[in-house]
Amino acid sequence: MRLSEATRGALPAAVAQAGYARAEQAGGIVHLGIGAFHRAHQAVYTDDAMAAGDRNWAITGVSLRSPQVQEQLAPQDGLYTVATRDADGERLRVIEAVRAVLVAPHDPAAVAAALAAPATRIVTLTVTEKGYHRLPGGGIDGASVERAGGTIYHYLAQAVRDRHAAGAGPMTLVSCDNMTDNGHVLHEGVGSLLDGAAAAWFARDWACPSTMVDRIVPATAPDDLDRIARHIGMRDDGAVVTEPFRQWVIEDRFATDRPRWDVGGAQFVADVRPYETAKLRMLNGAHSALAYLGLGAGHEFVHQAVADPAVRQVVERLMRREAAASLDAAPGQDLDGYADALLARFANPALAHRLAQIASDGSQKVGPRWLEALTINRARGVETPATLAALAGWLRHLRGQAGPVNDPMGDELAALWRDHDARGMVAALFGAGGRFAARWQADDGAADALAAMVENGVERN
Ligand code: CS2
Repeated sequence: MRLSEATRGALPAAVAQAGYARAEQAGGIVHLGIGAFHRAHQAVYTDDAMAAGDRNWAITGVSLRSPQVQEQLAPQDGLYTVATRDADGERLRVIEAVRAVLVAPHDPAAVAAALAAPATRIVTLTVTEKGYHRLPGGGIDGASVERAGGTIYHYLAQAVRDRHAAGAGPMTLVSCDNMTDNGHVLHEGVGSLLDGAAAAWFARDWACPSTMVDRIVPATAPDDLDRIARHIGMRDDGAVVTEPFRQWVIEDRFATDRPRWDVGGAQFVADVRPYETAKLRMLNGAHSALAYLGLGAGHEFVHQAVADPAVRQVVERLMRREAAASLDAAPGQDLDGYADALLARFANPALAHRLAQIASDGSQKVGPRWLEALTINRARGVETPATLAALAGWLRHLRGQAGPVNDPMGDELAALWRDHDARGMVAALFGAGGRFAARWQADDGAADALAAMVENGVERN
């Protein structure tokens, strides 16, 4: 038996389900990139809103590449379980907010129609950092957008043109990816493909608020699906596993009405930057450090790496003394308390969060997670040995010292490693004119320290 509208009545009482009149809800949201993170985050907030009586925000999910999620959810009428796990056990809830999944390369016309539909007011996105086609130093890589075709920008620019031609209303485009000023990046990318009256309308009437999203959602493993099937008494191929914690801070700048996401705890604020930068540099910055240093030390999962005293020391210093020193905290924002809470979340033994998952796409991640903080801290006169140690861990990883490299710039970075020793590699990336120099340029002291750690192993600070 498999989870679906027809079978959900047989779910055990311990599985929470809101049970609102699902069939009566019109679609209001299109989500681009319906991976595990969306299903455990924005879809849950939307489900909370509709369970509380908000109406007509059902989600049409879009996969930009693979048919996998459609294969998981279509036979289940969009229903799936969110399993929330920590040391106290596992809680299960069925989410009802997703009503259809489209696979963009198979049915681009259906995606265009969903985006053009007058009832659609909001597009949310989780396409990972690389889905935004940014240059390593910042700014949109127009050549890469053109080469790739079928990017978020192509679909959204088409939506602007279609809605403009049809006189449908503007939309709010909500990026939920881990980038500084993610709304601004999205706005720039969509705008880059528009011209004429549609471009002017987009600039004037549409909104791209920035957001900070947070929930740790490891890729679902086959074991998870088997365990959940035992607990719910039926198969659920779309289930996702996550931690109890969730947070969503959204810039309150909408072109349209919006769901009552605050029912589920989302915050609408005037300025997300203090939350966004704290989360990127402390949580994600620590995560990437755990990934490269942890893999280098032979660990497989986040909870193992954070329990290794040598790794933990570097990561704690990176969070508490370096990332925190680079931030301009909002009034009442307690960065030390934030670091405590993050360490406790990383230690969650019930989440098998693979370091290799976090280690992927480093070229897209190190800028907002480490390099921006390095630049600010140099100006502030703050020493940054832990962030440099993390960066050395990444360079060692790129040299193939900690498992396979999975990165859109992987070939280019591997070629650089073939041509250079450690000092040369540091110069190629972070020297004057280097690939990442627009984000952070290493002075001689930093370049020496970095090259030495790459060669001799990361010193334990
Ligand atoms: C992680 C994030 O994979 C990664 O790079 O750092 O996915 C992290 O788990 C989330 O941002 C937590 O909110």
